[in-house]
Amino acid sequence: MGEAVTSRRLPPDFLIGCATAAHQVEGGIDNDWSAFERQVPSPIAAGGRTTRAIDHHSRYREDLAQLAAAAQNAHRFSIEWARVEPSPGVFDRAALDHYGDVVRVCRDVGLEPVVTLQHFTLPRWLAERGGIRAPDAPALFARYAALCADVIGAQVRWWVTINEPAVLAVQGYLDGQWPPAQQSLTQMFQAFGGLLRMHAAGALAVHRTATQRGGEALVSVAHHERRQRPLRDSNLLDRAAAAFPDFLFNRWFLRSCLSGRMLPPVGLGERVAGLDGSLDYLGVNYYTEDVISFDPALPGMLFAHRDNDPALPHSSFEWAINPAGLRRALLALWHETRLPLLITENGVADEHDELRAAYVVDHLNAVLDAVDAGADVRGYLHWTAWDNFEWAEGYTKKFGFWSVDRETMARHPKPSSALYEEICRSGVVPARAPDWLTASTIERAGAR
Ligand code: IFM
Repeated sequence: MGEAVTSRRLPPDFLIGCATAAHQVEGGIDNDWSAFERQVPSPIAAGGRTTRAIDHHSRYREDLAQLAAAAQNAHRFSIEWARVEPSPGVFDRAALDHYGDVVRVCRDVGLEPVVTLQHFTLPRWLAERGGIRAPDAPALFARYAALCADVIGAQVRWWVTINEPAVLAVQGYLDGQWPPAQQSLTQMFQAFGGLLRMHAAGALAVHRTATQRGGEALVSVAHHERRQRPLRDSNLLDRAAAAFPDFLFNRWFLRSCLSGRMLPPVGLGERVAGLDGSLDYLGVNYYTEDVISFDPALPGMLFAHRDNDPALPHSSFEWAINPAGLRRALLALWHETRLPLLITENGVADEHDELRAAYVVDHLNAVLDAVDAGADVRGYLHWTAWDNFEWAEGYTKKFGFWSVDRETMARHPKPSSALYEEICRSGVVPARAPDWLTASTIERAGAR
């Protein structure tokens, strides 16, 4: 990627804002994750819990007004299934009305809502009977999705059925870091299959119900694109070790959706009801790429040792900072799917707000490079607005434009938020972040 030398304009009608997820921000949710957080010893860094999270459930009006005041025009959030259906077949009207009001407030303040139906968490009752591997999970998900579309289908255009299916399958069933903390290749494949069926059933339900309510639903998954490339290109074993994880993580779900079939190795190519036509656009979450080396000591991981590219600067999550990877991802996904692309997440864990300004500018320039090369990119939603609960890392990783005092819950803008506001307001992306935001800090991180 050539470095941009002048400022560039975002495309007309470009959606620009931030993304969040219910469990990470709302507080007060009883689901499989909050049960996981209560285990002793805690599986979460520094014993983090979401009892209050960042109290977004009661502060959503002020929070959304703050995003609109910062010139953002779109906002992605998720509906918490466990709130809407606290026990099987029992639906909580007040919970549905709450999300109806979130959508209304988004519209009132000028934020285009992008609504996710499942962002990693499940109602406890479903987790207890097998979670995403339960045979009836797709039908149950469809019933819940239809109910949500019934309430907000007339006001919401952009829908995400499932956030990052591949991440959930790997973290919960192979790496065992997330509930249900399994380490089994067989279960991971079943989880992939279950999520594909849930997506298909959910997409069908949203399309049908939103249309009945007079809405025009555009449905996708939020696909996490994280290329798994060989550490040493010339090494045949590294290349072989990278090929399967790369296909499974980055392409299996998408190609199954595009073909309408449960592709091998999870299925045998059988048709899945509702899968055909289940993607109207593609939600893309991009953070980094991984490097893979062959490791004979890892048969359970199919001999693939995953690492962060040592040649690149790293975030405080140790993920490699690689804006060129975003351009590559968008172009590859555009050429493969020919679907409009919406960046549903992109961001950086950055303890002291040292990397974020340059990260945003460089990644937005990568988006514009992809647009110039022909990709149809409709928007960019930064992960995330406010520092929040980062799953197994608890509150130790900071992805927000605003920090949150978790005693008082006050939100404080970080320096990088001013730059994002300027980009949102003007629609212009500078060639590089201003020196006052980056000078010492980026050098320290070795990013330039
Ligand atoms: O916080 C997560 C989010 O829930 C899903 N995508 C990646 C983010 C950062 O790790």
